[in-house]
Formats: sequence, C-alpha cells, structure tokens
Amino acid sequence: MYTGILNQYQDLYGFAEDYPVVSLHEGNTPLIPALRLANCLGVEGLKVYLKYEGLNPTGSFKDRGMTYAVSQAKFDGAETVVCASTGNTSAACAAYATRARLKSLVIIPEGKIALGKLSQALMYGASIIEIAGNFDQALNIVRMLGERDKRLAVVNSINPYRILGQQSGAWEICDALGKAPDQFFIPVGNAGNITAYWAGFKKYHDLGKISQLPVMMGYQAEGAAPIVRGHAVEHPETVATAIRIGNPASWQGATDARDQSGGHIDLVTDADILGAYSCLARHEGVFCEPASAASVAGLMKACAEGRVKPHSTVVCILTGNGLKDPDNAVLVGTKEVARVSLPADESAICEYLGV
Ligand code: AN7
Repeated sequence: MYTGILNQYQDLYGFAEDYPVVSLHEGNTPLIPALRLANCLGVEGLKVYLKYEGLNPTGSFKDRGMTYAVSQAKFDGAETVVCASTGNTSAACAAYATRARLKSLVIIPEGKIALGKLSQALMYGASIIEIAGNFDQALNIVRMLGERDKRLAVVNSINPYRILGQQSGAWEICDALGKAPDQFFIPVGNAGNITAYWAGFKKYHDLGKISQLPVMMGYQAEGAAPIVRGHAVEHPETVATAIRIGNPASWQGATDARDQSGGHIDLVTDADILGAYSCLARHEGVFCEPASAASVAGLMKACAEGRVKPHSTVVCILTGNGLKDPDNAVLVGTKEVARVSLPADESAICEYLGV
C-alpha cells in the first residue's frame, strides 16, 4: 500500500525506524500527458506532461513539505506549528497539525485568500490571524514569533524539512519518465518549490538515477515579479493570490536553480495566467488554480520565444487544485460557456435548444 512520500523514499530521507511520520498519504500524483496543449504550441515533436499536484490530500503540493516539517515538529516536541500563508500552506499546516495532535496558528493577508483555502484552515481547526497586510509582512511576523517562543515551530519553507519533503516531486517525475524532463516549468512565489525541485533533481543525478539535469524555467506573475525585476516588490498584486509575494524567502535558491541549470525566470501577465488556466480546464480536462497555470503560461511564452527545442520533453507543475479558488473559476468560466436561466418548463428548454 502507498503510504506517503516519507515512507516511499525513506532510503533517501534516512530517518530512523521510530521516527513519528505524520502523513495523509500525500504524493504519488499523476503525470498527465497534455496532447492538445502540445499540439497547439508550434514546437515539433514536443511532449508535454502536467504534474497534477492538486490531487494531494489538501489539494496542493504543500503537503509534500508539510508531512516532513510537521513530523519533525512532533519529533522535536513542539506544541504549535505556525506559518504565514497565501492560503495553501495554511491549509496543509492545519491538516497535518491536526493529524499530529498539535495546535496550528496561521497568519494570512485579510481578504486575499482564495475561498477554498480559507474554508480548509477553518475546518481543520487552525487558529487564524488575518492581518491588514501582505504575505511578506505575515512571514516577517512568523519569523519573529519562532525566535521568541521555542514552543512554536515555523513550518514555512524557511524550514529545511519543507524543502526536503518537496524534493519528492522531482523524484516521482524521474521515476515516471525514466529520466529527467529536458525542461521543467514551475510557478514561483516564495521560491521554495523551485529550490526544492532543483535540489531533488540534483540528488537523483548525484545518485546516478538520472544522467541529465533539466533546464529550470520559473514564472512569476507580472505584478509580483521581484526576481525578474531584481528588487523586492512592496505591494505585489496578481489575480493568482497564491503567488502574490514581493520578497521571496528562497530568492537565492531560485536564482541558483536558474543559473546552475542554464534556465530562465520570467514573468507572465494575469491575462496569460487566466488564459492558460482556462485552456487547461477546457482542452485538457485538468482544473488547477490560477497560480498553478503560471507554469503553462510560461511554457506558452517560452515556446513563442523559441526557448523550447523540437522533440523535447517538458513537465509543467500544476501546484494546486482548481477547486481552491471557486470565485475565480466562476468569473472566468461564466465568460466562456453558455449559461442561462430558464423556467422549469419542457417547451422552454426545447425551444432554447432547438430540439
Ligand atoms: C498553488 O501557501 O506561498 O514558490 O503560503 O500555493 O514555493 O512559494 C503558496 C505558494 C505556487 C508558489 N502555486 O510556490 C502559501 C504559498 C501555488 C501556491 C506557489 C504557491 P513557492
């Protein structure tokens, strides 16, 4: 039976037999071929795969890091786990804390958390502090709290166990393909995930499990693109609230991944993001949240710029489930499909349909 990333990759993680593994059987997410998308990108023989992280237990990739960070907090005897979040980290933190019988405290920007994520934190039983500020301010507060009170374990991606857990995504991709992809596309917010994937690919390369490393392609939202612009953004704004981050904690990790792999970190507009978001759902049957679609918007941009080689294999990470953000889904979807209100009357329906 599959029982989560820590048990699956215990030989690589190397923790002891009696380690208190806290798991919801996260990971083992599908790598879905995107044939229609590949065909419309104008690159000959291109193979595109979507790593659908929205199928994790709390609906995002954060579960991979949270299983390890919360296990370690339990091991260390913490009472409470605490995080700042744009939403997905708070959902994962609250769920795994409950699983570990620890308390959780989440600090989030008021009014900027997608509805599904907020409902998760509430249902899993977190204590919630909403601040009239953004993620970057929330993270500074959380860092301070962690230093002041050792009963509080910080489970943001500044916690190295988060990054270790998230490496498992890279290993699953290599295990599924039998090699690393030629290019790897990922949304960049706080930059923990691109840092983790690069570490994961390098680890597999060092172990001789893959012979070639991928080229790392990271994408920020235009209004929240500090790495692309080369300076922190004080008031980040984007429809993709998950990556509404102006001063990423793992900035260096992201630029290292880019530079060591010969990759590229660029921005995509909100319109690009929503276009890719809608395209994935309507043409591939894969529903992700807006921030996740930044990877595919990035692939579209990179293809248009000639950055993607013919006959190459690329993977796009879809970091979170579309159900996380029903408000944006209804807004975008309503513009694109036929949706009418009619009386509960057979003849009215037949007339409307011309049947
Ligand atoms: C769906 O939940 O930062 O570059 O507090 O939820 O590793 O930060 C979320 C980030 C991409 C960016 N896609 O990943 C949080 C948070 C989704 C996300 C990212 C996030 P990082």
